[in-house]
Amino acid sequence: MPANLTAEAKAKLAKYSEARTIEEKIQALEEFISAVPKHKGTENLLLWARRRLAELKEEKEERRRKRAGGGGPRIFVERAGAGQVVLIGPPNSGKSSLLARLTNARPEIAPYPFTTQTPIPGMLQYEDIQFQLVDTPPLLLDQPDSPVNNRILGLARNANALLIVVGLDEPDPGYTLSRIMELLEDRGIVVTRRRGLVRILKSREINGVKIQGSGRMIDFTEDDLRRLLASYRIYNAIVEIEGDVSLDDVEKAIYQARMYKPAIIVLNKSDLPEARMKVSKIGELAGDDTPLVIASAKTGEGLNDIGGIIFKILGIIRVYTKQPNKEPDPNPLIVPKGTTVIEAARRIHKDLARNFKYAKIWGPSARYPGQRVGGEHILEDGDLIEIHTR
Ligand SMILES: Nc1nc2c(ncn2[C@@H]2O[C@H](COP(=O)(O)OP(=O)(O)O)[C@@H](O)[C@H]2O)c(=O)[nH]1
Ligand SMILES: [Mg+2]
Repeated sequence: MPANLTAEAKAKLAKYSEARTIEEKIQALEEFISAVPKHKGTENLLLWARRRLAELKEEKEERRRKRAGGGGPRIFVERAGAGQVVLIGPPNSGKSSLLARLTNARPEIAPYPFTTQTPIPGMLQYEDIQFQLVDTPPLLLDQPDSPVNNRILGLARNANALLIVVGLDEPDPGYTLSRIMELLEDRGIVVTRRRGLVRILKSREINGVKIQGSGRMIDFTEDDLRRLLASYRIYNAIVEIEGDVSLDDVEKAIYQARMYKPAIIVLNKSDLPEARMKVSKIGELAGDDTPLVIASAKTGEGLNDIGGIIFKILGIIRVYTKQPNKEPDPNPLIVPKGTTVIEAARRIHKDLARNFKYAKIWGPSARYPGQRVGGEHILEDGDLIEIHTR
């Protein structure tokens, strides 16, 4: 059902998206909320606006606290290592126990909820690199809009990946997992590419509404789409769709930026009786791109697999570098899959890319050791490159 916004509400929404400072955004959003007519068609929009407002106020408060010189819980954790992975999950699922088993950090662990109050980072060693795991306070599934949740979701948005932890001691861990996924989706974090992802690129240079991407429109036609966009006064745009997309997904995408965040599901406490039985029902909840690990922070089951899985879902590779006539640098460059030689050179130094002549290459992507390649050669995990310049 389209929101059919009034011209005034539409103008306020535009003001919000153009606002620069937090204060401006808060003010614009407050004005927007009071300008939106309340009916079935605007429910989603208002829900989003109120949540966004709460998040912004939280952020403002956080900044104020920081300026006042520490004190109070911090939201952001500076990234370290080859990727930041935030652990999220309900109370007592074993997040802190997992952090303690997997990393050098020593968080407090207790059989009662709310032991963990602030995000705690620790480093997980995977082969020759490290990932940063961040333990968080528990997600409150019964209070979706609580300040704690806002803080956790802020951390999640900022992370490279999520580790969703559910305890197999719960009566119905599958249900808990689906509620976590729902909470994330409601707040614009999508963990599986299979689900609908919509991007709307507005531009005056585009004539009309064009649909792109490999997605499937499950409950609407192109005409429905045009009508919906027109109700928001969007007449010229590219709509990119991925996965199974509903008209509701499109409407949400108009005001809420949605992001894909790779995730791993960890079903913890596999050592408990009946844990196995519960697992069998959960498998299908995880998409093809959301790996599921059956683990126990107590016995260590599954824990050795986690580093490798994080490496895989982050979509990164390790590229080793050496200077001519020198030994390789033992610390690899961490770059996205698909990175070319010239892109890797640019990461090391602008001049290396500017003066690039050719590279010599050893490892998985080399046809023979020391193969001479050009800048467009695509690197693979474990490659060693030696860059030659003019
Ligand atoms: N049996 C069993 N208990 C666990 C496991 N992991 C954590 N626990 C217990 O569950 C409780 C909550 O653990 P904690 O790590 O504090 O959970 P958090 O609230 O998610 O951080 C503690 O009593 C832990 O000892 C596990 O794999 N098996
Ligand atoms: Mg904890």
